[in-house]
Amino acid sequence: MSLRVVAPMVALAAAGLTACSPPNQEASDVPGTTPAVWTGMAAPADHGSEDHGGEGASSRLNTVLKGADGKAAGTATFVGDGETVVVTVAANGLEPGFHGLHIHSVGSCEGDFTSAGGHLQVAGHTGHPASGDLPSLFVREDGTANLTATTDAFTIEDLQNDDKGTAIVVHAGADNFANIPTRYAPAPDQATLDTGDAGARVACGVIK
Ligand SMILES: [Cu+2]
Repeated sequence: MSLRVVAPMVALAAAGLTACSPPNQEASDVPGTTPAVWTGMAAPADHGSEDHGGEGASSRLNTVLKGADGKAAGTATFVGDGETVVVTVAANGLEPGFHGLHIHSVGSCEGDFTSAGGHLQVAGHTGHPASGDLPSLFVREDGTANLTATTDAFTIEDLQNDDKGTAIVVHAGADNFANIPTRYAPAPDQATLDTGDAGARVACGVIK
Protein backbone atom coordinates (compact mmCIF):
# COMPACT_ATOMS: atom_id res chain seq x y z
CA MET A 1 0.00 0.00 0.00
CA SER A 2 1.43 3.33 -0.95
CA LEU A 3 1.74 6.21 1.46
CA ARG A 4 -0.69 8.20 -0.64
CA VAL A 5 -3.41 5.68 0.19
CA VAL A 6 -2.52 5.26 3.84
CA ALA A 7 -2.57 8.93 4.79
CA PRO A 8 -6.25 9.60 4.01
CA MET A 9 -7.22 6.42 5.84
CA VAL A 10 -5.43 7.58 8.96
CA ALA A 11 -7.12 10.96 8.70
CA LEU A 12 -10.51 9.25 8.38
CA ALA A 13 -9.83 7.06 11.38
CA ALA A 14 -8.88 10.06 13.46
CA ALA A 15 -12.04 11.90 12.45
CA GLY A 16 -14.07 8.83 13.32
CA LEU A 17 -12.56 8.71 16.80
CA THR A 18 -13.40 12.31 17.56
CA ALA A 19 -16.95 11.80 16.44
CA CYS A 20 -17.32 8.85 18.77
CA SER A 21 -16.78 10.60 22.10
CA PRO A 22 -19.34 9.18 24.50
CA PRO A 23 -22.25 11.63 24.59
CA ASN A 24 -23.00 11.08 28.25
CA GLN A 25 -19.49 11.60 29.54
CA GLU A 26 -19.81 14.50 31.93
CA ALA A 27 -16.74 16.39 32.90
CA SER A 28 -16.51 16.81 36.64
CA ASP A 29 -16.73 20.41 37.72
CA VAL A 30 -15.20 19.60 41.07
CA PRO A 31 -11.76 21.13 41.20
CA GLY A 32 -8.97 18.96 42.37
CA THR A 33 -9.80 15.80 40.51
CA THR A 34 -6.37 15.81 38.95
CA PRO A 35 -3.69 16.20 41.60
CA ALA A 36 -0.73 18.30 40.54
CA VAL A 37 1.34 15.22 40.93
CA TRP A 38 2.56 12.69 38.47
CA THR A 39 4.19 9.35 38.78
CA GLY A 40 6.38 7.35 36.48
CA MET A 41 9.69 9.07 36.90
CA ALA A 42 12.49 6.76 37.85
CA ALA A 43 13.62 7.06 41.41
CA PRO A 44 16.53 9.43 41.80
CA ALA A 45 19.93 7.83 42.02
CA ASP A 46 20.76 7.11 45.61
CA HIS A 47 24.34 7.94 46.30
CA GLY A 48 24.09 6.39 49.72
CA SER A 49 25.37 9.41 51.51
CA GLU A 50 24.12 12.55 53.09
CA ASP A 51 23.72 15.44 50.77
CA HIS A 52 26.66 17.50 49.96
CA GLY A 53 26.27 21.25 50.19
CA GLY A 54 27.10 23.57 47.39
CA GLU A 55 25.44 24.64 44.20
CA GLY A 56 22.55 22.60 42.88
CA ALA A 57 22.58 20.34 45.93
CA SER A 58 19.33 18.56 46.64
CA SER A 59 17.93 18.29 50.10
CA ARG A 60 16.67 15.08 51.51
CA LEU A 61 14.42 13.97 54.36
CA ASN A 62 13.76 10.45 55.56
CA THR A 63 11.12 8.95 57.80
CA VAL A 64 10.22 5.54 59.13
CA LEU A 65 6.55 4.61 58.78
CA LYS A 66 4.84 3.29 61.88
CA GLY A 67 1.90 0.94 61.50
CA ALA A 68 -1.31 1.09 63.52
CA ASP A 69 0.15 -1.71 65.67
CA GLY A 70 3.17 0.44 66.44
CA LYS A 71 5.52 -1.70 64.37
CA ALA A 72 7.73 -0.37 61.58
CA ALA A 73 5.79 -0.37 58.33
CA GLY A 74 8.40 0.90 55.87
CA THR A 75 10.15 4.10 54.94
CA ALA A 76 9.56 7.29 52.99
CA THR A 77 12.14 9.63 51.54
CA PHE A 78 11.75 13.12 50.13
CA VAL A 79 14.32 14.59 47.80
CA GLY A 80 13.89 18.21 46.79
CA ASP A 81 15.65 20.24 44.15
CA GLY A 82 14.03 23.57 44.99
CA GLU A 83 11.16 23.17 42.52
CA THR A 84 9.96 19.61 42.93
CA VAL A 85 10.03 16.93 45.57
CA VAL A 86 10.46 13.28 44.67
CA VAL A 87 8.58 11.15 47.19
CA THR A 88 9.62 7.52 47.49
CA VAL A 89 7.65 5.12 49.68
CA ALA A 90 8.51 1.49 50.49
CA ALA A 91 5.89 -0.01 52.79
CA ASN A 92 5.01 -3.41 54.20
CA GLY A 93 2.42 -5.05 56.43
CA LEU A 94 -0.54 -3.31 54.75
CA GLU A 95 -3.80 -4.64 53.33
CA PRO A 96 -3.61 -5.24 49.57
CA GLY A 97 -5.24 -2.63 47.34
CA PHE A 98 -5.23 1.12 46.95
CA HIS A 99 -4.65 3.36 49.94
CA GLY A 100 -4.94 7.13 50.21
CA LEU A 101 -1.52 8.74 50.72
CA HIS A 102 -1.03 12.30 51.88
CA ILE A 103 1.27 14.70 53.63
CA HIS A 104 -0.51 15.86 56.78
CA SER A 105 0.10 19.17 58.45
CA VAL A 106 1.49 18.15 61.85
CA GLY A 107 4.62 16.13 62.51
CA SER A 108 3.03 13.78 65.02
CA CYS A 109 2.08 10.10 64.72
CA GLU A 110 0.44 9.18 68.03
CA GLY A 111 -2.41 6.78 68.75
CA ASP A 112 -4.71 6.54 65.76
CA PHE A 113 -2.55 9.11 63.97
CA THR A 114 -5.21 11.82 64.03
CA SER A 115 -2.45 13.78 65.78
CA ALA A 116 -1.06 14.39 62.28
CA GLY A 117 -3.89 16.85 61.58
CA GLY A 118 -5.45 17.48 58.19
CA HIS A 119 -3.91 17.51 54.74
CA LEU A 120 -0.98 19.86 54.27
CA GLN A 121 -1.81 23.15 52.59
CA VAL A 122 1.22 25.27 51.87
CA ALA A 123 1.09 29.00 52.59
CA GLY A 124 -1.30 30.74 50.23
CA HIS A 125 -2.88 27.53 48.90
CA THR A 126 -6.46 26.51 49.51
CA GLY A 127 -8.87 24.11 47.87
CA HIS A 128 -8.37 20.84 46.10
CA PRO A 129 -6.24 19.00 45.59
CA ALA A 130 -4.61 19.90 48.86
CA SER A 131 -0.89 20.56 48.61
CA GLY A 132 -0.19 17.34 50.47
CA ASP A 133 -2.32 15.07 48.26
CA LEU A 134 -0.24 12.34 46.66
CA PRO A 135 -1.02 9.52 44.23
CA SER A 136 -2.48 6.51 45.97
CA LEU A 137 -0.28 3.77 47.34
CA PHE A 138 -0.95 0.41 45.69
CA VAL A 139 -0.25 -2.45 48.05
CA ARG A 140 0.49 -5.82 46.49
CA GLU A 141 -0.94 -9.17 47.61
CA ASP A 142 2.01 -9.73 49.94
CA GLY A 143 1.29 -6.49 51.79
CA THR A 144 4.22 -4.56 50.36
CA ALA A 145 4.13 -1.42 48.25
CA ASN A 146 6.54 0.81 46.39
CA LEU A 147 5.76 4.21 45.01
CA THR A 148 7.74 7.05 43.51
CA ALA A 149 5.96 10.31 42.77
CA THR A 150 7.13 13.78 41.86
CA THR A 151 5.20 16.82 43.01
CA ASP A 152 5.60 20.55 42.67
CA ALA A 153 2.76 21.23 45.11
CA PHE A 154 5.16 21.57 48.04
CA THR A 155 8.86 21.96 48.65
CA ILE A 156 11.23 20.32 51.10
CA GLU A 157 10.99 23.53 53.13
CA ASP A 158 7.20 23.17 53.32
CA LEU A 159 7.67 19.72 54.85
CA GLN A 160 9.63 21.29 57.68
CA ASN A 161 7.11 24.06 58.30
CA ASP A 162 7.49 25.91 61.58
CA ASP A 163 8.70 23.69 64.36
CA LYS A 164 5.90 21.21 64.08
CA GLY A 165 7.00 19.48 60.89
CA THR A 166 4.64 17.35 58.83
CA ALA A 167 3.76 13.69 58.53
CA ILE A 168 3.13 11.24 55.72
CA VAL A 169 0.00 9.16 56.29
CA VAL A 170 -1.27 5.98 54.63
CA HIS A 171 -5.03 5.46 54.94
CA ALA A 172 -7.04 2.26 55.26
CA GLY A 173 -9.06 2.87 52.12
CA ALA A 174 -8.83 4.27 48.62
CA ASP A 175 -8.85 8.02 48.00
CA ASN A 176 -11.58 9.51 45.79
CA PHE A 177 -9.79 12.86 45.59
CA ALA A 178 -13.23 14.43 46.11
CA ASN A 179 -13.96 13.32 42.56
CA ILE A 180 -17.71 12.88 42.80
CA PRO A 181 -19.36 13.38 39.41
CA THR A 182 -22.33 15.72 39.47
CA ARG A 183 -24.72 12.91 38.50
CA TYR A 184 -24.18 11.58 42.04
CA ALA A 185 -25.74 14.70 43.52
CA PRO A 186 -25.57 16.09 46.11
CA ALA A 187 -22.13 17.55 45.66
CA PRO A 188 -19.33 16.18 47.82
CA ASP A 189 -19.58 17.37 51.40
CA GLN A 190 -16.78 18.94 53.39
CA ALA A 191 -15.61 15.62 54.79
CA THR A 192 -15.14 14.23 51.29
CA LEU A 193 -13.40 17.39 50.17
CA ASP A 194 -11.12 17.29 53.21
CA THR A 195 -10.28 13.60 53.27
CA GLY A 196 -11.10 11.90 49.99
CA ASP A 197 -13.00 9.39 52.15
CA ALA A 198 -9.86 7.30 52.51
CA GLY A 199 -10.81 6.21 56.03
CA ALA A 200 -8.71 5.45 59.07
CA ARG A 201 -4.97 6.07 59.21
CA VAL A 202 -2.98 2.85 59.10
CA ALA A 203 0.60 4.07 58.83
CA CYS A 204 2.30 7.32 59.68
CA GLY A 205 5.77 8.78 59.56
CA VAL A 206 6.93 12.06 61.10
CA ILE A 207 8.83 14.30 58.69
CA LYS A 208 11.24 16.73 60.26
CU1 LIG B 1 -4.49 11.63 54.70
